[in-house]
Amino acid sequence: MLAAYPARLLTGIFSMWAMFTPAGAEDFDAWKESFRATAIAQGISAELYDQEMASVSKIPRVMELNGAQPEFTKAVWQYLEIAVSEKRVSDGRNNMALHEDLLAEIETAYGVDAEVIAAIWGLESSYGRIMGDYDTLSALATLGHEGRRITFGRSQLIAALKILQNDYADRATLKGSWAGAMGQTQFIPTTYLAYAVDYDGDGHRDLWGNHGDVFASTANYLSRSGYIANDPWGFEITLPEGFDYAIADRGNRQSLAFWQGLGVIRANGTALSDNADLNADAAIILPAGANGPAFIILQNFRAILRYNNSTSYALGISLLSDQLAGRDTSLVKPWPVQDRPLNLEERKALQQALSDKGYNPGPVDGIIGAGTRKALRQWQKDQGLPADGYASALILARLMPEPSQPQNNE
Ligand SMILES: [Ca+2]
Repeated sequence: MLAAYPARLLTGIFSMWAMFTPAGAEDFDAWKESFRATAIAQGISAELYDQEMASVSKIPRVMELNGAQPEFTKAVWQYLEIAVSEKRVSDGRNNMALHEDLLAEIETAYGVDAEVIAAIWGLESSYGRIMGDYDTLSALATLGHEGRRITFGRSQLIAALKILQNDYADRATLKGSWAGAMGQTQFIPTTYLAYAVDYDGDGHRDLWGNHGDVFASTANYLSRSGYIANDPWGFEITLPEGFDYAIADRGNRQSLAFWQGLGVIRANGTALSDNADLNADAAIILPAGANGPAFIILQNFRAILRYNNSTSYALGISLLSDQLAGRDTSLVKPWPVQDRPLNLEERKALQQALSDKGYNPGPVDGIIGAGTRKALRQWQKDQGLPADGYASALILARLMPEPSQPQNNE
């Protein structure tokens, strides 16, 4: 709450409370009481609100995590080492064998390949081993009370109360991550309400303990996000000499025929049109810039992005699912491991340098978003460099050369 209003206004109001109240507990209770009307207006019964919210308390660890800014960004290859580790692949194969019949049944029912359901299961909760142990209502109320996720926390809290009101799950079961992701599928409450499935028909959407509900919910989410059965997520490609890296962007969707016309081929040397529909809607991504491997991404990659809107995540799911299905995932072009990603201060320095040079990267906040990438691409283009918009240590060094050494006049 504090962040949303001018500090000046609040100092007067809260300074007296602060003198008497430890850690804002009364403030939180007052907020719970004031949020009651909002919840009721959105369809939560007063009785349920009072009953469930009485035991909701603020979680200090959630406040801490909510306030933290990521210091380091993992390079995509570091992320993939964890996402597609040998253990996750072998655990995945074992779990797929264990649930073979159920996965086959759900694959047919929803038109989503079993290995992709399993890969999501493996990355979200390590096949149900790690689901998070925070009381979801308390975690969401903590986020909804103050900090930078107020809107998210409040809307998800209402959705979580609806889950209880509909008796899809009970209060003791409703546990998950500090940010409200629940169960083996790590659905946030609004996703749960929209996509979770009671596959075994017992009246509960049990994403914590029932494998049918878990797999069907994931499959349902992917299916409704446009997943096409038996279609590849994409593949590694080789770009032609003189390729304009500025058009390699998740948002620049063209037909496969368009990319083929530019001279793009598969990394194994065959044509894009091999076993593929030339009308397919395709984009090119360079997860580690022009020095790393390039990929064509298709509809199924976009469906996975709906689950979690991160290129690294979708690539992790895609490569893990290939491994689980026994397909080769070795890359022709290696990751540029010598070019490390930037830490928070360096990301800000890169934004400041772009801004100083008259490019417009948006606010200097250390978050490399679309605005920063666009400004970086423009600068790269003006310098005659590949315009990949990839913020790394090497590009920062070019953008901010060390001050030149004083001339040594002997
Ligand atoms: Ca069920």
